[in-house]
Amino acid sequence: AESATVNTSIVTLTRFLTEEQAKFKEATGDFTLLCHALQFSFKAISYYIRRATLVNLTGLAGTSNTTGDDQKKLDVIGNDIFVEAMRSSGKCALVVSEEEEEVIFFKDKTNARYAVACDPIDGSSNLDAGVSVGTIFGIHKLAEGSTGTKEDILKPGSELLAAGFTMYGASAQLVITMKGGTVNGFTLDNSFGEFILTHPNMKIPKSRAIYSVNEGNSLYWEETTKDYFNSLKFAQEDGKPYSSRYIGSMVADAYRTLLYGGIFAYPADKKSPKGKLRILYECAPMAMVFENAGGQAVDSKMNRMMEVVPEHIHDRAGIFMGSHDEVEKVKKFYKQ
Ligand code: AHM
Ligand code: MG
Repeated sequence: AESATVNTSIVTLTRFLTEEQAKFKEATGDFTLLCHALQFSFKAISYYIRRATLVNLTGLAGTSNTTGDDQKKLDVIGNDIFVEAMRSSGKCALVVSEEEEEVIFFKDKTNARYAVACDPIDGSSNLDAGVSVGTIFGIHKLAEGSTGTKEDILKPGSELLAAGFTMYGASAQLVITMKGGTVNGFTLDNSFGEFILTHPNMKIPKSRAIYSVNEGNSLYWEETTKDYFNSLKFAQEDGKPYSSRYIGSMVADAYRTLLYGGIFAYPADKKSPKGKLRILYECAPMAMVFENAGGQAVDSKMNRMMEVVPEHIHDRAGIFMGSHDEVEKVKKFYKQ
């Protein structure tokens, strides 16, 4: 009978969070409410990205953000949607966004216990070409007794309560993980308007001969970086060289790396001595996802990315992340 093929026990994000709440002492009802506001922002951003070309949302907004990037119209909209969702959740005390120079405090939300860092639309330089972009987020809990200060967010990834990212591709994907937990992947079902658990307990393959890096920067790379990537182009133990895959959108390169394995890197170099990607809302959340999926993430000095403490909210780091054995190889190479 046809009904036999219909899954009548679908695990939505809401159901998943309710079930997790029973397992994690951190996952209070407040955390679940915060996640509801998050998922609304993902749905809304995904919707506007898909409509962009039709409703004249492509192109530049005519402004630039703190890090000097030209802002796209959608960067501004994505940021406003995200910040508003966090404010209205009532559970968020402060937000750090790639698109905002300063921390945004919601001082009237006196019951708020969380601090959220986000890159509302990562990879936005690819937007007008219809390449996948996404939202990266990290959630910290306020220190005991704190009503929300900068120090509540200037923390290493190891203190993150939850983190993850979305990728607005052929479908909208959401990858989320909690402290000490597994990594779970959801797909937005547009007809239900719900994120459905489609990739439970994601584990990154232990190794894979794929590297993902902007090789156009090799002119600026340190010798070790050049030597490492060069070494991948020669016959490996199986007689074959590595494959190269670089989309230029961290969420998309990270999602592929998570599923297929390999190494993704944005090393520090002579042009960007501190690296390009930002610790709070790019490197640390991704590091948490990769570690919880069985992979690794390190900075350009081969320190565990999760232990890197940012001094300022927009601080950057070099990053190498991916399969356990691939990152092990990088570490060995750099320590020689
Ligand atoms: P953005 O946050 O301004 O979009 O910049 C971050 C993006 C990442 O998604 C991607 O990994 C990287 O920048 C690509 O940089 P490049 O164009 O230098 O290779
Ligand atoms: Mg970004």
